[in-house]
Amino acid sequence: MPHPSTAQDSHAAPLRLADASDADAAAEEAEAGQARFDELIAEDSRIEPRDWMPADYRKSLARQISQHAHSEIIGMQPEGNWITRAPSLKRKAILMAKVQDEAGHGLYLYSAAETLGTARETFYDQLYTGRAKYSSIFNYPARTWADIGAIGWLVDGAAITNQVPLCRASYGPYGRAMVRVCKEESFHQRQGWEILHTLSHGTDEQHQMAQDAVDRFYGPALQMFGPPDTDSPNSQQSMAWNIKRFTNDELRQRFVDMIVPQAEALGLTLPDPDLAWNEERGHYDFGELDWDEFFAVLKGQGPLSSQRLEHYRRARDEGAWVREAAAAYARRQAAAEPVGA
Ligand code: BYC
Repeated sequence: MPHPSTAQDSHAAPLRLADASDADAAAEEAEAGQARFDELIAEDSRIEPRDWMPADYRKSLARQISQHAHSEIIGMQPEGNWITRAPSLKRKAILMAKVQDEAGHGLYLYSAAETLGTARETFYDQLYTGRAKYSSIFNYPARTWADIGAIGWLVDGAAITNQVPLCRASYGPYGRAMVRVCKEESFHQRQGWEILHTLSHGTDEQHQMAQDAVDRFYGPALQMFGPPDTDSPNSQQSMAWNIKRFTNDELRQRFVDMIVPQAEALGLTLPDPDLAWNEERGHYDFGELDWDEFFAVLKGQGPLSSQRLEHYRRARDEGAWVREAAAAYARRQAAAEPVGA
């Protein structure tokens, strides 16, 4: 009988050789993959789910796309709150359609995110357990009907400004989802504008309601673009990977330039005494935003942060039986289906 250590060695040696050659093959594959990836990014082409991609690219995309999906889902809450109190049947029907669109956007985005190899249930759990971020803006209340107008005009307006460049994001499923989302967002912005225009040109009280809503949503809407560039750890790499096409500050500036004349047309003012046209820059200057408040909201200290999460959890728990029933029905249908039919 051979000595145990000899027996072990005689088996271990070929195994180590196999390990080494597997490792070499994997390294070669990664090198070729990286070269092809770099080439696709350099020529501004698309990366598709089956393509090789760096682990950090995959991770950062899953982070951004899932946060975006969560924002759409949580974003239904401030507006959903007004469906039963919309001032007319027509307004109610429009608002319902908009809220349904947001649910659809969430689903396109979870679908895009799961092509990166993480099950959507994992993303759902991250939101459910409060570990996931979603857009800061949805932690603010929608207090009056005019807020629904301000959300449409300012929040969806900011969303479009941010998302149109994302239609060219290097990751195929994300860019394609964005094209559809942006088309729907344009209708959303339009309905918000129309609500504010009606109120602004109504009674003094209605005008004041519209102005109050704009006063409350202006700052938080500008913060949707993210922290200032000097405080944005992800921007540089995301731009090098052609995920983001513009920095947070560039998009914020573009948005301010767009809404100043729109506010004038609405007959409303923007709550910033430093807002002024800068001839030299060819842009509007605007005042510093309250970044302490922004970072507090990101830590879960927004006015409605805990209510938003609680509501999501309750809806998810109460909807569990519907998901189970739908899954059981799908299983039964699949089992009953004749093969090849
Ligand atoms: N709120 O390095 P940065 C909608 C986080 S839905 C919360 O600049 P990045 C709608 C950021 O995630 C609109 N968190 O990050 C729906 C990062 O944290 P982590 C949602 C924010 O990714 C329903 C950290 O701060 N839109 O329109 O380069 C009804 C540092 O930031 C925020 C999208 O999601 C924020 N505002 O840039 C109506 C668009 N800003 O992940 C309307 C897609 C930053 O390192 N996302 N953070 O822990 C993006 O374009 C980018 O992710 C951002 C941030 C511009 C938002």
